[in-house]
Amino acid sequence: MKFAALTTAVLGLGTSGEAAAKLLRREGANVTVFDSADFPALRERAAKMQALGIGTVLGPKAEQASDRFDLTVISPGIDPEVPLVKNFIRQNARLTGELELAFQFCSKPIIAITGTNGKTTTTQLVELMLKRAGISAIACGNIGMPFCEAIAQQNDFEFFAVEVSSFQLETISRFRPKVAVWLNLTPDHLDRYRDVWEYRQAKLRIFEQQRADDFAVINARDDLPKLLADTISFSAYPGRADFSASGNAILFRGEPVLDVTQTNLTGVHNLENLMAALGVAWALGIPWEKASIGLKEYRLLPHRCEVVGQIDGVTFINDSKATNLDALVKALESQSRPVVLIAGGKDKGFPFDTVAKLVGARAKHAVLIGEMAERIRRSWAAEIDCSLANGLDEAISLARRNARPGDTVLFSPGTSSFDMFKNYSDRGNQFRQRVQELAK
Ligand code: UMA
Repeated sequence: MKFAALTTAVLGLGTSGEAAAKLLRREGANVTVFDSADFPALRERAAKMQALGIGTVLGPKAEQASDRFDLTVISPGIDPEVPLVKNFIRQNARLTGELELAFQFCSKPIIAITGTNGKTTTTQLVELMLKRAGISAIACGNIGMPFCEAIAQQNDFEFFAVEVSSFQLETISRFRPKVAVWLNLTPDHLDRYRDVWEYRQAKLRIFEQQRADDFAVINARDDLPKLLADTISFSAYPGRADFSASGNAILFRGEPVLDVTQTNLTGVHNLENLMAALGVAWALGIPWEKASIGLKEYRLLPHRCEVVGQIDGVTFINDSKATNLDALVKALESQSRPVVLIAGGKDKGFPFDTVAKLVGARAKHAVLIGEMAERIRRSWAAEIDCSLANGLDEAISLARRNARPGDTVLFSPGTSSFDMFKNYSDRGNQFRQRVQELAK
């Protein structure tokens, strides 16, 4: 597609909207970015875009735009049901996602990684594994650096390792990864999707354009439709899979390929993330010894079961990245000491009842915060003692009151942070900072 003569609209002036607008502008398109919000920091960002020759429309006016555009690019976090988008759809705009736009410029093979949990860890594992095996790669996508931004550097890399979310996959048309990785699927984002089926359908689109000479690396426990790509499976649980676990070893079709004790990762979920990365190595023909160099070196990012301090013999763990229940379950299951759990946050449309029994069995007390606190208390009351906290300081103080030396305070919210914090990393940073101040 030639962009030079096109009149284009970009919806959303977040990181992906900014990257998409810059890419289109570089290609010579006329670009206008529309954002329903209007606050000082956004105006500053808009001014920088204007300096590049990109038009911007902020606030309520953005939702009343009446111009016609040849191409409308939507940011992943914008729900197609909001007024901004509906107004464009009314004018027959066909929506292209930021991921799809980047793909139209992409000349290097893509390893795309999706799943409810473990996406970022696996994307980074793959990036480091490739680099240490002597193959240049860049991690981008939902991980933080928009794919449209990474495209500008494609001449420096042999592969893109792209973390893809269901939101990004909703608006693809030709996006075709050489290797597609499906980590897992558990309920999430039910504030955007009607049900888990709809969420799954969006995620399944990762395989939509793959052909027989592509590869799919899939979790054997998820019942996926028949795929066209050459498929290999993994599972850390008993059952048939190409990659399986035996003690501390990861096996490929029965042969040991990695000793997990030589990595910095623990927990069943990370075992599966390692298997998925090894699946990518298999697809690309990288020998196991070469693949394991990066996998052994890799260290987890903050906010993923990160030990942030000790106070009076109690260990504090920041697992703020747990923005859904499956992540909370995995964090609880990987604890070996008595746990006081701090959970709660924004209402994302799923009930906490499903984990009540496990929480009762694995934790001795739960401190609940945020918009969902009272609802969670009602869901869990029969299984565990709960207390409600007004803010993070009170949550930490209530958790300390209920913990004994040798216990762990696990901050694993099980839902997103936007009711009280900017995002999960802001939430985790605030937790870490408060614990470290108290530990002085
Ligand atoms: N906006 C409107 N009108 C609306 C709603 C929003 O104009 O009705 C505007 C907002 O005012 C804001 C912009 O849209 O200025 C935000 O767009 P966005 O939500 O797509 O945010 P970006 O900053 O572009 O970040 C997105 C991803 N965000 C989401 O999917 C929610 C980032 O993933 C991703 O890192 C980034 O693109 C680069 O690719 C974050 C995320 O939370 C980490 N992802 C979800 C997850 O991992 O669970 C899917």
